[in-house]
Amino acid sequence: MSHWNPRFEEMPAAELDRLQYRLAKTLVYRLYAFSPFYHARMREAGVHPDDVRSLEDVRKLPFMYKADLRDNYPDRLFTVPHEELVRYHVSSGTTGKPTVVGYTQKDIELWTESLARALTSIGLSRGDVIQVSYGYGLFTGGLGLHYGAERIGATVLPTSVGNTERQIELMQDLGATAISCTPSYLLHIGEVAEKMGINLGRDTSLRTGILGAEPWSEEMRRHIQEWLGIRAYDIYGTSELSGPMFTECAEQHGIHIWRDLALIEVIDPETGESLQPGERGELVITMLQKEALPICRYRIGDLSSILADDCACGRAHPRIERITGRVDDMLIIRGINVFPSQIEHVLLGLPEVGEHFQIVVDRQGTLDDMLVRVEVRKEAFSDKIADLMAIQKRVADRLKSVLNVAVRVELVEPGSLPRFEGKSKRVIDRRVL
Ligand code: DLL
Repeated sequence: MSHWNPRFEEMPAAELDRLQYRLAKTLVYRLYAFSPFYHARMREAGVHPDDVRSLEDVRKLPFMYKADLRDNYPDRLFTVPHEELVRYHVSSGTTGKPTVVGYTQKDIELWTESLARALTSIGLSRGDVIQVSYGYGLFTGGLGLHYGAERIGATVLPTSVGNTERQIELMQDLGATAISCTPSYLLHIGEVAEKMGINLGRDTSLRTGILGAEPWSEEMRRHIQEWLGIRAYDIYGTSELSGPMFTECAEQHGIHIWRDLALIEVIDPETGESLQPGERGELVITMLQKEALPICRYRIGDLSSILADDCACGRAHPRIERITGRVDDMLIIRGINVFPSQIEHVLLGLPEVGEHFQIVVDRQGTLDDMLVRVEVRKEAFSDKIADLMAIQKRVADRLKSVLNVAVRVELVEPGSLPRFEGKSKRVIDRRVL
């Protein structure tokens, strides 16, 4: 069975339109009545709930920004009494104040429902053993996947992050069939396993990776699938939406966004104008049924597009392409926009270098300087300087032709760059220090 909730997953598009409109309308009235923040925003924008007469009209509503969450720290945007909260999660907030998310029982329920559908859509069910190697605690990854996996009747192996050798032993001994973690942690797990003489594809029952919480490329998927002998699926979400929420289906072509739970838009990040399916821009999400911390036209900052074609799986729920980066992780190098994901794309296309890299940005006088440090693959490693220089030149040339800006390249030994258990940190920007 590939549908967890056939009623919603098989709902025809026209019926989903009506349902989504009804839910959006209810949300807007609720916000106007119960959220002083949204009430004030709507008044400022000169919109009243009565003005929302179609799904399109949702676009009349004002945006909500990450800064609004920070400015209202910790809980001033909550719209339920505190007795109704059953949990908090707190996002790390690398810049500025963290964001606190509160959950009612219904919020947890719908989050779990979303993941139950998602995990089922990639073929997981009772009988699977799902190793949850996301952090448990304030981060949403661990508990989110835990609840979703239990809901579909799978057996959860809640290893959380760290203690990698033990993760691998338990994976073998308890027959984990799926693992959920960041793609960079799975790379690390794969390497440690190799050092232990274990090939994950051959020597374990692992068949599925549910990977996300950070950007990763199609090339990385190919690499992981071939190297580890598993199928790797993208999982997306943010703490404000509840946590990890949406995944690709078995087609591995776009992340389905359940229309009864969320309304997705893509806008031009500069002008705020709505973009068409197929056009890439910033994601804007409205969570239609969230109670404790309502999210309406929230500018997440992630860049993606809505896929224009229908999914071969038959679900009429729209899909977004994989996230290529964030509005704020774009680096401007001598006036040229560079995304770390472009660099991963180039490096993984070159057989001599590995998937482990680091970007160091600095300013020499008034000029930006970008250094890409990348590990040479063991097979390509040589003690002849000329061989290494040839590789270095090839990498620098490829990067220049794709990025349109010259960058310096430093080749480093296999295994010498940092490895990550959670989200990777590949960019060091010394300009802002
Ligand atoms: O990372 C929630 C999550 C947990 C998602 C486990 C998937 C798996 P935050 O810590 O709030 O929440 O970070 C959210 O991470 O806005 C994106 O920039 C990035 N991100 C999350 N998933 C992906 C993905 C969790 N699949 C921020 N691809 C988001 C690219 C992702 N970026």
